[in-house]
Amino acid sequence: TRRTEWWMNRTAYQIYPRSFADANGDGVGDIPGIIDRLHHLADLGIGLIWLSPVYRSPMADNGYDISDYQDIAPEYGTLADFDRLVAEADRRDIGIIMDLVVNHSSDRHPWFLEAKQDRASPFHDFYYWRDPAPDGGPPDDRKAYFGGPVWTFYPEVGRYVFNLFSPQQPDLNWQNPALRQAVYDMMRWWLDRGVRGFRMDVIDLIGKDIDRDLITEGPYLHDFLQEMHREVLAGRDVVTVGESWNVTKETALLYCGRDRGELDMVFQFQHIVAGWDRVHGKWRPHPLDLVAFKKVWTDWQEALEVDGWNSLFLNNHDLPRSVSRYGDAGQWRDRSAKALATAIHLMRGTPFVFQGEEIGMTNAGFTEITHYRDIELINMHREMLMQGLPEHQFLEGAGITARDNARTPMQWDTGPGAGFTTGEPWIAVNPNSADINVAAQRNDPNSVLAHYRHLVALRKQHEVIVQGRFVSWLEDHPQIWAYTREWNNQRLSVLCNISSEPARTEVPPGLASNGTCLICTAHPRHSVPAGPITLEPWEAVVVLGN
Ligand code: TEU
Ligand code: CA
Repeated sequence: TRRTEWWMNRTAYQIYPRSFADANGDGVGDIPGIIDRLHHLADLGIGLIWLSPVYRSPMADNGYDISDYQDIAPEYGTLADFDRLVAEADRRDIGIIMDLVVNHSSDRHPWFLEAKQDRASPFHDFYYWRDPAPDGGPPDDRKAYFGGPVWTFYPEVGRYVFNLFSPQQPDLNWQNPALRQAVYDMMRWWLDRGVRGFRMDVIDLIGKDIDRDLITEGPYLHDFLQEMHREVLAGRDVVTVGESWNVTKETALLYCGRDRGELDMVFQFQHIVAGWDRVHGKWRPHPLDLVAFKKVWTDWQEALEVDGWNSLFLNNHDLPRSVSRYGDAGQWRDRSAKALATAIHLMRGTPFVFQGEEIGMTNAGFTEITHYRDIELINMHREMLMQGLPEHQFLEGAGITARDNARTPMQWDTGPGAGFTTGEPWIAVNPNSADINVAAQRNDPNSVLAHYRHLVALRKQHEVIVQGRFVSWLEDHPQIWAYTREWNNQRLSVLCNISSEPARTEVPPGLASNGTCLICTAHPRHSVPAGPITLEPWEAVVVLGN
């Protein structure tokens, strides 16, 4: 086990500012809106906010395309608003973690505007430029994550620039020390403003060698992260979270091993990708295979048992809503939301709640391409149709896994704009906002919201949740997710039925617990004795004993 850090018993909450709260009625969420709603986070017990990008940006990818790293997007507010947010959050003992998007900038960043005009500019080499192939075409035929080629031609300099996501997001050349210093300066500037750390966007991509096609977890990655740590993070009491779609349990400790001098935790997706199609990826999702899913979680719990740290999540702004994806958004909506949350929150690591998850918000229900706003979806729609995928099939997959499912406005109350806006929202409000909203749940002790409040509080109260050893049980059971945490003669037993049918099993002695029931979502229970048990659909039971 490892030393307890200030952030380890805190639950994090991700705010996607565009969709959280609109204070001025222009249909777009903003920083004053976040400030107005901080009491909601305080009420939940949240200790950290991961703030998705609020920097100045043309918003091709809702802020993951930054044109000024040291200013706030005017539609979100001003630096003064930001400072007020930091102060107001701090007053509630909530630390703000900035989203650090430095694998790429916007194509409107002044660095890029100069780079694309002039090969002799010092900023030209802030990006990866390559000469055309002999026929004038791109240097190679690699494809970008958001569709189309990774190469975009700029006639002004007669060269192609490299972009892993969209042409509006040219990759920054981390091999240039001047670029790295510019990033480190900017990071120090935000830390000096009072932010408590960074969530680092696609961080495993910064160490690439594009000429040898070594992109993910590239050869320079850990040198750069160690340099960043020395230059920016060392000696500051911050928390850093590295987003990586490619980190494996074998490589995780290279990022977050305590003696590595790199990051505090990784934010990885192997449990998500386990449900994707081998060929069509997320556009042809598979139903949940609980046994395989549990195994990924167990593997990660075990891999980071003595060193490193996990992030625990089912939702973020890039993923569908977990109740829709893994739960039962119909009959068992509330109970399935609670069961999924229980299973995730009581593991070892930092839980990340994505706005709206705490009230059981569901997928958007979009059925037409015109409903969507996301650049990834719009580009992939074009691409997949060109490849011959029938549109209805694409839309069906998108209905299950598109990123916009998570980006509909936060549902605050029963009002027409769901309390998110008094104007016309930039993306449609989910029609179920009259049923699912914060106001309806705030004072209801049986609500999903109350359940999240309880989970967040338990992590602060019981060290076994922070530090306890994780042991998985009933690994082959297709419905029940069960594990124990053990710490100082205490045992926390967690059993969740991840299905809409009753689930029967024999509780082995190692999973059994005699003590106080901390959570029981279907009917009162006092313990989990060894022997036969039947869990009701989506029932979650947590007992703390020995
Ligand atoms: O996401 C990384 C990333 O790889 C995703 O784009 C992922 O491929 C996709 O969501 C799967 O559907 C980060 C940000 O979280 C995302 O919002 C940005 O679009 C992306 O980086 C580029 O900055
Ligand atoms: Ca606004």
